[in-house]
Amino acid sequence: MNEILKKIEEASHIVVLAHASPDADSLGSASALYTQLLRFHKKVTFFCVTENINHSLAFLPWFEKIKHTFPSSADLAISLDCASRERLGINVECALINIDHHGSNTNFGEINLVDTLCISTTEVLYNFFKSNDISINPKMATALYAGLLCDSRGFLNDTLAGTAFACAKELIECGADNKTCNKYLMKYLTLAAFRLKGLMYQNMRLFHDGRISVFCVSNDDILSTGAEEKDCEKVLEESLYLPSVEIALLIRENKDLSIKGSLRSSSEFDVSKIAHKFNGGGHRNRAGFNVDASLSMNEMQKKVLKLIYEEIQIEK
Ligand SMILES: [Mn+2]
Repeated sequence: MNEILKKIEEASHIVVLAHASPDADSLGSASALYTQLLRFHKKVTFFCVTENINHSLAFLPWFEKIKHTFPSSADLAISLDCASRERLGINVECALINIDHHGSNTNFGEINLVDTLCISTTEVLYNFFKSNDISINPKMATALYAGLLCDSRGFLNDTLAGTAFACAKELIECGADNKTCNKYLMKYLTLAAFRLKGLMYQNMRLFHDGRISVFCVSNDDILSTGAEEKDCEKVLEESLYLPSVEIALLIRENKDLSIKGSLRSSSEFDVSKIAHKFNGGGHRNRAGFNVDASLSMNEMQKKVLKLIYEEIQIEK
């Protein structure tokens, strides 16, 4: 018998554990495993330390069952999508099984099922179910599909392998509700976010033959629409779908009126080079920085654009 299944059989109270500030992969894999443990007739608790979980994830099966206090009677915890012990958000003292897909996983569990070739932890779990002849019911399929969709960024990830598509196909055949997953994970916006989106596109400016989109969002814009700061970033990323746009820049006022800059690139242009000039950081296609309020948003925009132009000249 598989060593994980053996541990599960021996345990009397199992906790499935999603990481703090969970995404659809962590909660989805925990949800699918929770279903299976119920089918095994086990006593099981669905745990996540974060109390205000993003409501767009409420469609996941058993969301209403999530507890924020770790049960003292638990004798086995199974963490999903956590790369390190710190990621658990609490100090787990009972036996621990670690199921994950992060390359940075520290193998902190008593048993570690870590497959870094999988795009999501739900793909790891799906393979585990399959290789142990565990049938996948529609509830499990939806939860597993949610993690796959989330971590592959809607099947658009650069490193996506054919196995992820094969997994998606089989999950849909098992009854995954892909329409609901797509609605809440890919398309979900609050009314406030839609209002902010309208405002941002209204004020968007294009530079350098339309290759650079620029947004300036004041603290008043955030307050008047009721949107959240993170809602701005979705619009920023979406602007890269304008045919001419390769680089997107957002200059946003924080509550304390300091300025946050966010940069995205869909070309070879490395936006982290720009962010580094303001002591920020990030990746080639995604970077950001913070500066104090000594410059207005307009001045800041000019300054960043000048650096981008210079960098484009160098790259030529
Ligand atoms: Mn993940």
